[in-house]
Amino acid sequence: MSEYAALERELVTAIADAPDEAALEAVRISALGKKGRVSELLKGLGSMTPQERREKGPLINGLRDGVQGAIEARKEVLAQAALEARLQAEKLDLTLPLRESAIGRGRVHPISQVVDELTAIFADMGFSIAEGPDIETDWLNFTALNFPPGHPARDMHDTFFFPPDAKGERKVLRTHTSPVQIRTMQAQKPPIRVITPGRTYRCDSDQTHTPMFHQVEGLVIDKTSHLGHLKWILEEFCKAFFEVPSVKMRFRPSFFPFTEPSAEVDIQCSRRGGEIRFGEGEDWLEILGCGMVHPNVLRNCGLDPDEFQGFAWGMGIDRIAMLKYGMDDLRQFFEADVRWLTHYGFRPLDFPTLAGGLSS
Ligand code: 2NM
Repeated sequence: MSEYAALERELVTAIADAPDEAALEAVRISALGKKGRVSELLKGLGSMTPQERREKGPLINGLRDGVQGAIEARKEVLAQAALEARLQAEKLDLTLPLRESAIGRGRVHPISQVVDELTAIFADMGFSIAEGPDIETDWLNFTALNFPPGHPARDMHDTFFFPPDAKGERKVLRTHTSPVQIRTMQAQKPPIRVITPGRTYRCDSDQTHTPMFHQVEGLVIDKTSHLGHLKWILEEFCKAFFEVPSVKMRFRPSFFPFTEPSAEVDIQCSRRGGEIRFGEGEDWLEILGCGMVHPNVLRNCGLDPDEFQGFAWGMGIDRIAMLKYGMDDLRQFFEADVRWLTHYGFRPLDFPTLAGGLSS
């Protein structure tokens, strides 16, 4: 075997054995680099006799071509192997579930959801939404609403009173959202159509009562507004809220200081299998109180009862939320348990609208 053939065999073997691109590059430099063994042979051609050059030139050039070709081929194989390894290492399982973003994981509390639903329903009927402070004066919470001085609701046991101020006035945590209705009647002339969702407070705590709870009240004042209008509004509300095509409602005479006459309203339901359904069945469930606004209340707000009349109603938001969404313990509403909220909460971008469906 010629000297050149032996060198080619040695180099080609080293090339084939190079485990990665760095090792291959080291072999290339040792053979074809500036001081490489093949390069030195090529340089030697210059000092040969023409006769010698004719003889050895093709052999040395052939050696160079052979080594170069082997390097190229090996390079290709190593690049392919490196790509394979990378593809294996970076493999993605596209069937894995998406990890939700923080905004996607968040949930809207059922009470907020129900407030949004109420708002959509009453806004569609032409009502405005009004809000007021949680801390009210005794006058706005009681006196203006025709509560007589010794009324049991003014008792220390039902109401959270603040200590008297310098003028001897005791502020209260509002026991209903009616003070917002008083503020509305004082601030704007009829016709008035307003609902007032918000937090309310009573000194009461058991399975069905929490010291803070939520109420929504409605108020309509005009010149000829009457109980027929009220009945229609409440029926339309119940159909829309419980998402049923028809409801039966029952008005039972009752008493509130701020309305005359007053009524409590029951809604028809069935309770088969422990599940409540509305718009069917033979059972009745109380859901709200209502009545014609008392002339004294109108007068307290600067409205002439001989010119204006109207009606109001009030209901518990927590209670209708439980009825609609099948929760059995009121206290869970306020425990801030993220597992409960994940189960009963609503997706933030599924905002309730009448056109889009309230709870779908
Ligand atoms: C109820 C029941 C009946 C009511 C009355 C008023 C006001 F301010 F107009 F007099 N607001 N809300 C009312 C009437 C509330 O809750 C069970």
